[in-house]
Amino acid sequence: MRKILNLDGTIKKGAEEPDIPDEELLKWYDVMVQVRTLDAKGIRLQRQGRVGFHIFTTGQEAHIGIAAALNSDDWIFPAYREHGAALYRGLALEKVVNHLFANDRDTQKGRRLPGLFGEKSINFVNPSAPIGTQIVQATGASYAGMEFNPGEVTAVFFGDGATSSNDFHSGVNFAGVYKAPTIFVCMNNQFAISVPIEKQTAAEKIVDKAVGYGVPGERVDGNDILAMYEVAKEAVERGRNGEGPTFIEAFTYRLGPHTSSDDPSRYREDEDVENWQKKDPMVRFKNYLTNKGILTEDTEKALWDKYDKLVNKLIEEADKRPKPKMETMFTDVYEELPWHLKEQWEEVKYFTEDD
Ligand SMILES: Cc1ncc(C[n+]2csc(CCOP(=O)(O)OP(=O)(O)O)c2C)c(N)n1
Repeated sequence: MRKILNLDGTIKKGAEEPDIPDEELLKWYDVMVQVRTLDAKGIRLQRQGRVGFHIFTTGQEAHIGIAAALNSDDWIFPAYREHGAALYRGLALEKVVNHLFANDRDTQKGRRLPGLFGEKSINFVNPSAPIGTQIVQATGASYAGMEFNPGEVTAVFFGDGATSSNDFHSGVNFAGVYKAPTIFVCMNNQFAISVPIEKQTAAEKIVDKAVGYGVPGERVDGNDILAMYEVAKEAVERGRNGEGPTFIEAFTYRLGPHTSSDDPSRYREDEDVENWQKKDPMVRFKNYLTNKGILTEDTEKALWDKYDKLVNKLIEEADKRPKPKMETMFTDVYEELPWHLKEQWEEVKYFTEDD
């Protein structure tokens, strides 16, 4: 398993420290703080009944290293724990918060589960709730890119559970045969809701599946942002050089529940969680930045305070905004509304408009 950072933030013996500017490293940490702040507040909002649902990223923030290895116009097909990749690309927190509240400024117009969002301006594609579907979509997009935008690569994120889907097989197989520049990133957090990895697959390691498709595979410590970046950089290079896809298994752990509807204490041991907390990707990276002298207790505290205040402010504003207009259910899907939707719209108006 590829690894660069020890838990105390020192460089592993024999590993090479990547040459990344301090400013860029601090940006990664900044985005990690944003993601974790959103998680902490998102679940409280859900418990207060102010938002309907929350999906957690906590523990999987090192995926930001994958986004950092891409060009800003390469395509990203996320699953639903990769908000960090979007924030890294400059998505405003305000958009994420408006989406959580499904208010009139939600770019998804309240139609998606909170947490399942895309953003066209940053080539961050809307995920679909059915597990694995983004894998074939990403493969198709990267295959099209070979024709229309040579040199472009596409990264797709999915969980260990998704590797049991038909779409996984179709997508990875196609990319292997046609040498599509797709970077398959399996965030193996070892659970698909309550199903542990040993009940998901008889394969010893998820990365072993790559061999069957003739695709180069790499297993990486998914809690080590430097290693994630390095492995992705190599995959990007392969893709841009016409050498086809790469399969990355990022071995990690979901520190929080699956979603706000889940109680993980029913299917995993506290001891396991405690052990993984010691491998927290943020703590490890913080130690690295501190050892390098580019992050101090004070600057770190200031970062948390900044996002605490900013997200609180955005929440207060988002909560006051109206819901999307009912008519948005009918407008902007079809250029010309079919007759049955016209009828339904009339019906909605009849029941919702004042006399
Ligand atoms: C086709 C399909 N089956 C079942 C579900 C319900 N479901 C939602 S998330 C999930 C687990 C997915 O696990 P994994 O791919 O490992 O991703 P993780 O949630 O662990 O990040 C399941 C079964 C679904 N959304 N789609």
